[in-house]
Amino acid sequence: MRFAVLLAGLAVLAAGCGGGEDAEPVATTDVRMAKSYRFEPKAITVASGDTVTWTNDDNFTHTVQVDGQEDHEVDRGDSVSIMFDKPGTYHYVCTLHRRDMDGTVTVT
Ligand SMILES: [Cu+2]
Repeated sequence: MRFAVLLAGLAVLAAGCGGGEDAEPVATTDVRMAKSYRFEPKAITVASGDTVTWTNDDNFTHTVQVDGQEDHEVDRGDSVSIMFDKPGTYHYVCTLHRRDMDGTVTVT
């Protein structure tokens, strides 16, 4: 019994370490900057004309910078909204934590 629980725990860990590259995008316009140093969900899909809102639930200041666009600083508890009106896949990062925090918005 204890062995089965351990295996289940390992499976969850492995899924968590898989990175976002092959994660199925989630249809939502809300992204959380979750504890700690994460965009959640990391990959989303929205419709053209939708506004995506990033909300900082973490204990640190983060930013949202869509590639080629301006950087938006988001303090703890604050949020930033960006409208996407052209179909495509948009990569973005937190410029303070580029290594740990990035994601994509796919606009259909
Ligand atoms: Cu950050």
